[in-house]
Amino acid sequence: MGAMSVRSKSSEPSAQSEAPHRAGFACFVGRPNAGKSTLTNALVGQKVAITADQPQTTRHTVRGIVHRPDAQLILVDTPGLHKPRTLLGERLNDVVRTTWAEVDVIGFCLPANEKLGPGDRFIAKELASIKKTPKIAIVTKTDLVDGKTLAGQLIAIDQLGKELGFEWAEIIPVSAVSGTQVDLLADLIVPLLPEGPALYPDGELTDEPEQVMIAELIREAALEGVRDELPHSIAVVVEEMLPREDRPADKPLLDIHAFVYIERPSQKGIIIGPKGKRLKDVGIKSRKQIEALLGTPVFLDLHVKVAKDWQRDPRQLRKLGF
Ligand SMILES: Nc1nc2c(ncn2[C@@H]2O[C@H](COP(=O)(O)OP(=O)(O)OP(=O)(O)O)[C@@H](O)[C@H]2O)c(=O)[nH]1
Ligand SMILES: [Mg+2]
Repeated sequence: MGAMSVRSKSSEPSAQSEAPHRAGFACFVGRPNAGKSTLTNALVGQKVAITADQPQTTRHTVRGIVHRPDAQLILVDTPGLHKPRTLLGERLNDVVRTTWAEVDVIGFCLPANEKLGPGDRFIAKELASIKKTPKIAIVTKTDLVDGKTLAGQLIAIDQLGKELGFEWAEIIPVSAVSGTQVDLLADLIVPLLPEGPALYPDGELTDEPEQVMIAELIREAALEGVRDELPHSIAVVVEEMLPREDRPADKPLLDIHAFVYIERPSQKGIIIGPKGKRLKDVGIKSRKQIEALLGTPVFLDLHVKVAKDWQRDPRQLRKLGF
């Protein structure tokens, strides 16, 4: 499969501004569940990264591309940084730290509705050691708090920078859900990017391979409503994508075969649900999104498989793409 085919509907002509064109990378980091992926999608204007209300949803870096007349901003959404409890957790943290070295701007996401905690301090401390890269503190989910709480959070974040001996390039409150200040965030990041021509073709919104994007949409549907350890145990792999033979040209159908992996046989019942209802719902929900993504009707065949303790097993991790 080639790179993602998601394209923006129109691309504006270049403005006749004097400012030089800029292009570069900004990554979003933060604790799990801080709102990094939701913010990435809001800036790109389309879903390129899946989101869920459980922590540790994102498991690889996802690039979302923002096209503007004056700049191309490539956002790198990263997995939430956390205290690792499994080999998978360690791998995810490594991915995040590697990304820091490769970007022009770091956006540290802190939810407005949660007090700064040890997890945030830990990340901030690590960021402090990256001297050369400008760091923006982004207060996310501002729609969930009142003005007073938000003001307190802004002061606490400013203070945190001072304690650690650096200044934030900016501190900006945003809400990806209401759209508040999302464009302003892009306006603040762009001047921090290097001058240069666009790095991605006009209109390309992500470089996620289609097969990965499809697996992620299935995982997102599978994550809904499951709790405790189960969200972490789910992995999805698209095994095969084939156009159905003998279909008239104007009525194509794409057969997609995918495996939903879990870690223990005891988890199977929950994923499949009574009389297979849950798995069926996951199929229906994700199929709609896949069809919207590909613009073609899809037959989605989902199978549940046990990959014993895959989060801790180097061989299994490799098989699942980590
Ligand atoms: N009310 C509100 N909820 C938000 C906002 N942004 C994100 N959320 C919710 O917060 C939850 C986590 O969002 P994600 O974007 O998946 O968080 P993340 O930081 O990418 O999480 P990981 O990938 O696990 O590190 C989801 O339920 C989102 O709907 C926001 O601006 N307002
Ligand atoms: Mg995420």
